[in-house]
Amino acid sequence: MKYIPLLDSLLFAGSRALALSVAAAATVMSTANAATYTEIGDTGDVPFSAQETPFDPLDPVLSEIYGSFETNLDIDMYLIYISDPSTFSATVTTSGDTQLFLFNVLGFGIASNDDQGLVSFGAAALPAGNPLLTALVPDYYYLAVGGFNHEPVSDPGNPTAEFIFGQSATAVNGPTGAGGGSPIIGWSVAPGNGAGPYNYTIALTGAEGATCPTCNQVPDSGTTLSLLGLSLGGLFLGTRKLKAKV
Ligand SMILES: [Ca+2]
Ligand SMILES: [Ca+2]
Ligand SMILES: [Ca+2]
Repeated sequence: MKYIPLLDSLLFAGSRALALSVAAAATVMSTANAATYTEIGDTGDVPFSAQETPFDPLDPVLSEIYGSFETNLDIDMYLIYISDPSTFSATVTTSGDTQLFLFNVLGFGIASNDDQGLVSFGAAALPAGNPLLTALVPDYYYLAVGGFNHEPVSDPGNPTAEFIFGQSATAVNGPTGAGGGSPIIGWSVAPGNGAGPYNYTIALTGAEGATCPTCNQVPDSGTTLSLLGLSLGGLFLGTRKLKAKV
């Protein structure tokens, strides 16, 4: 039978609801604060290799992710659970020219941002209330962070038509790029102004930690294709100055 990760996601959502019910029924005098997650080593850059942000039913709210760009080529992806799309937000609260990218559990692009608040070369944010976010349903999602100007692609073999997201620097972009109709399979790696190494913090609202062993089923072609991107870095560099950075 063909594997259907979204179906398994729904089944896990049921298990998750049960765990929450058990937790709620427990007479625990909880003083727990919202949970945070710190990158272990270096998380991957595609769904197959993204790190989970473990879910604790007694402390489900995930408020912050701490990570690091170990090199100027590093891109980091995390599995999260968006529990309340109406309040969901992701904001990089540290300095540096970061970008954020949100994907569904199948790897399809949902929303991206480069420079929040019209601050060119600034930190990225996906603000609460954006229609691209409020239209979501509670589910598992992948959140990726990278320095400008790495960009997720669905067809790295086509350097002029592979971007998943729109290329406005300050807007919240939907998957309006030429590659937006297909899931992420790699990155156009182009170290720019936001290149590492440096540490970052992503503040979250409306999100919970996520443990979903069957979510990471998008084929691991991304690793190889990222290496392809590295080898073609000069080519990509020459084609990707599309944003109105000033
Ligand atoms: Ca990293
Ligand atoms: Ca990484
Ligand atoms: Ca930025």
